[in-house]
Parts: sequence; C-alpha cells; structure tokens
Amino acid sequence: MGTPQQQTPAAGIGTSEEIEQFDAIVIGAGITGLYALYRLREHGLSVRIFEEGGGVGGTWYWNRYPGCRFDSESYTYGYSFSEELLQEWDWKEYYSGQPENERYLNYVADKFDLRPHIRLNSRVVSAVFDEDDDRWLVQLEDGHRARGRFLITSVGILSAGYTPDFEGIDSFKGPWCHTSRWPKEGMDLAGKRVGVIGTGATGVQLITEIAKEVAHLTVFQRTANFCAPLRNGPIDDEAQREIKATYPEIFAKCMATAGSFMHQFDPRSAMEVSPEERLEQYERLWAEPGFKKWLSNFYDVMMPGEANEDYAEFFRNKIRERVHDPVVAEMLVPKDHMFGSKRLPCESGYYEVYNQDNVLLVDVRQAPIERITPAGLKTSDAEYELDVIIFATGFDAVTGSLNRLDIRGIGGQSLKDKFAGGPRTYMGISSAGFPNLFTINAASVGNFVRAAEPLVDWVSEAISYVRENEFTRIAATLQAEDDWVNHVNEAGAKILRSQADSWFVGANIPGKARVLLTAPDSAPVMRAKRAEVAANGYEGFLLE
Ligand code: NA7
Repeated sequence: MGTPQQQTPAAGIGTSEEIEQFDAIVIGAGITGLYALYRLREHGLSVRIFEEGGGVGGTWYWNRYPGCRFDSESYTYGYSFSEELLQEWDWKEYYSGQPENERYLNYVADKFDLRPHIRLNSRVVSAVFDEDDDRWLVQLEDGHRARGRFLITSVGILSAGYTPDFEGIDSFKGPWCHTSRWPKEGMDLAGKRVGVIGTGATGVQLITEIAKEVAHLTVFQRTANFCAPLRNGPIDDEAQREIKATYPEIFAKCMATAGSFMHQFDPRSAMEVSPEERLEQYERLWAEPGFKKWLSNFYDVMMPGEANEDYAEFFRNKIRERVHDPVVAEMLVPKDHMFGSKRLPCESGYYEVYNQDNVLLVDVRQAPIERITPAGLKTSDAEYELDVIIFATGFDAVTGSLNRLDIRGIGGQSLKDKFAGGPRTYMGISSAGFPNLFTINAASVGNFVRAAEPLVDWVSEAISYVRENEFTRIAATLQAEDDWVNHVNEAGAKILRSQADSWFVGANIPGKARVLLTAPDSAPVMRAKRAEVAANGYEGFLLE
C-alpha cells in the first residue's frame, strides 16, 4: 500500500500549513466512496476520503427520517466483493431500515480498516487541477488542503437536498427541516401539528411512519404518485442460510438485468394475453414484495404504450379500494404522468394514513403554496397552522452535489459552468479538460451498489493503467464526450424515465436544464461499453 507524505506548499499557494499528498483523493464516504477507498488501496495507492458528515454512510448517514429504508432487497444491496463479509453480515429484514444500513456501512469501514484513511467533518469547497504538476489541489472549508493525482467524486446522485425557496421560511416559529438533514437526535413530533411538503419516495415513507405519532398531519401534495406495497418482513434463520448459500446466483441475476435488480421481466407483452390472464398476473405480483410488481411483470408495462396505461389503471383502482373517502382517493390517484416515468415508491400502509381523522391531504397544484407564515403555511386557498414543517422536497440530483464543489480543470474552467446545460461527460465518468477526475456519481442508476462496484473496479483499473504506463493525465477527448452527450440526448429522449417532470431529468429544480442526468443504457450495456473502451487502450480518452 502507498503511504501519504507531507509536503510544504508550492510558492504562491498560500498558507504555511502542510499539504497532505496522496495518490488519490475521494470525496464522500458513502457506498461508492468506501468501496473506491478499499479498491484503490488494493491497487497500491495512497488514498484519502474527505467526508462532510460526522460519520460514514453517505445517503444512509444523512437520511435519518422516520421510515427511511431500502426499497431493494437488502441482500442484493450489500457489497459483493468480500465473501467473508457476505457470510458474516445478517440482513435482519428483507428491506432494511436506515439505522441498520448505517450500521452495515460502519461495519464495512471497520472490517476493512478504512477509517484511518477517512477524514470526517471535512467539507470540500474546491478542487483545482494544477497543470504544472498534473495533480488536484483540494481545499476544505476548515482550511485544510491535500494534493492528489486522481480525484474521485463519489458524492452521490441524491445528496444535494432541495428546499424550495418559499417566501417567509425564516419567519416560521417552529422547527423545520429537509428530510436529508434530519437531526441525529431526532425530532419530537408526538402530539404536534406537522406539515409535510412532498410525496415522492421519501415523503411516502416518512408520512406513513409519523402518522402514527403526530397529533395532526397535513400533507401538501403537488403530484400523486404510483405507490405499491413493499411487504417487508424479518428474514428468519432458514431464509438467512438460503441467502448466504446463494449469493453468487443472486448477484448473477442482478447483473443480468437492466437496472441491476434481481427481477427479470416477463418476455410476453401484457397485450398478447387475455384480460383475465393479465389481471391474474397483476394480482399475483401485487401480493409479492418490492419492485417485482413492475420489474417481473410483462416487459411492456415499463414502456410507453397500451400495456403501461392498462397497468396504471390497475394501480389507480388499488388506490381507490384502499382510501375510504372517494374525493381524497381521487386526489391520490395519479393521472398526469405515465406509470414508471417517475420513481415508483414502495409503501407500508401509506394510503390507509388518509383514512385517519387526523390526516388532511392538500392539493398544492390546484392551490399552490404562497408562503410560509410564522404560524404555518399559506396556500392560495387557505392557511394551515403547524408546529413543525418537514420538506420532503427531493434533491438537486447528480449535478447538484458536484456544483457545490468548485471544481476547476485546465485553464481554470469550472465544471459547474461546463455542466450548466446538463452533464458533459464521456460515459458519466470523465469530462474533457478535467484530467484525472472521475465523476462516478454521474454514472449509475438502478440498484446502486450493484452499479457502483463494477464502476469503481473499472476506474481503479484505468488508474492503474495510467500509472503503469507512466502517464500523468487521463481525460475524455472532446470528440468522445460530444458523441456521448448526443447519445444521451437522443436515446434518453425515448425512455420512460425521461417522460415525466422529475429529478431523472432535472425538471424538479426551477431553472435547471432538462436533460437525462444518467446513462440511458442498461447496466449490462454500460459494463460492456466500458470493458470495450478499456480493451482498446482506453479509447475515447486522452492519455498524456
Ligand atoms: P422526489 O421524488 O423528487 O420528490 C419530491 C417531492 O416534493 C415531490 O412530491 C415533489 O412534487 C415535491 N415538491 C418539490 N418541490 C415542491 C414545491 N415547490 N411545492 C410542492 N411540492 C414540491 O424526492 P424524494 O426525496 O421523495 O425521492 C428521491 C429519491 O430518493 C427517490 O427517487 C428514490 O430513488 C430515493 P412533484 O412530484 O415535483 O410535483
């Protein structure tokens, strides 16, 4: 393993504090960052992670709101790189909750002795490429600096929380927070009048959980979502043994599917079977846990068209069956976007919450929020008195977390400026004019860990290739980048997740350019593409 060295700053850089030297600097100690640290050290590099939070875990460190949990099967979401880890760790539930997920990532950090290489409470403010030295100079908020040949931004795709700029927010007398900054000590909601803004995957989990304890809950909904029962449960000993004995098969299944989930589509079209058979399949899958309901269904329910609408109507009727008040039910029935064009939240009793006397649903598309007041919230229709306001209003996805870092490449070019019209990368990983920077947070979607591991492996091998061949720079060529951006725009326009206004395309953030923020291709296609690029001597990259 390489070891970090100290070096006094080069002339003109500034303070007299020593600048730490590493082969690679990783920003973020979430799932991807922890694995990047592990893998790069295996390749013999000295590595330092800078992590803004006070602990490791990334998403699973910050999102402490009640109800936060996986929607993917826990045992498909763990790291696969260590057989020992797989056999040691017992997932207790099929869809594990945040506290357990955070514990898991801490366990990994300890088991692989990662902590000495992680600096917590370390917010990176800038990273500047030094063209004389071909290294990145990273500056932290507390003044600390470090230099590294390679810079890896494992800052998450959903980590820059978005709180709408409502007028009067600072005048509110009670506590308020965004779900991704839920206080570590918790929030006392018992007996309080609580308002929740947002009904995405986060809002749906949160609302279901806090409805059990608050005195009154007002949910401000702009768009109704298609949500389906998660059907979580404990993993018993026998199931645990079965899971541990079949990890290779489980991961092989995941790696064969588009989103790296363990569910395979039914190769039949929904429209080629009889209505009775179709309904029988819908009902059978409805009774099953998790994403199976859409990812094991007829393949065309997840494509624009007749099958998609047929399945959407099945969902709508399920909502109507569960909500007693028909007016409220119709408010919860999604009618303005295609099934699957937004992320499909899983739930555990969400719709029944609206049958409680102390829960009120407010449609803020029909009567928009005008302002936050000292005593609550005012829409164009009415005023609502609240003790606590919770913003489940989502994230400035993918580019948001990069934009918070001032990243400067060749000639002082800013990555934020370059990405103003959407990410300009080659395969999500590299951007022309930003040598030795790997934006791995911009490259994956789907089952996150399954996508992150092969991506980090590829980046680590690319870095080793650069070092072994005594190059000091690697960056996408402008041509490869242009071709990739054109591909994302063309192929991306046709896929289901580009069709609705959501974070997938940046449409949830006012003023953000509308482009698909991740690759339009399936995970196997992306892995094959990267393998081909590497086999051809890193085709599309400039090595200097
Ligand atoms: P999402 O899915 O972006 O949901 C955010 C929610 O907040 C959604 O219901 C939005 O309504 C609502 N929102 C956002 N801004 C406003 C304003 N100004 N007024 C009213 N309502 C607003 O984020 P989540 O955190 O739930 O989920 C993110 C991902 O985390 C999810 O996809 C999973 O992968 C895990 P809208 O739908 O935009 O009308």
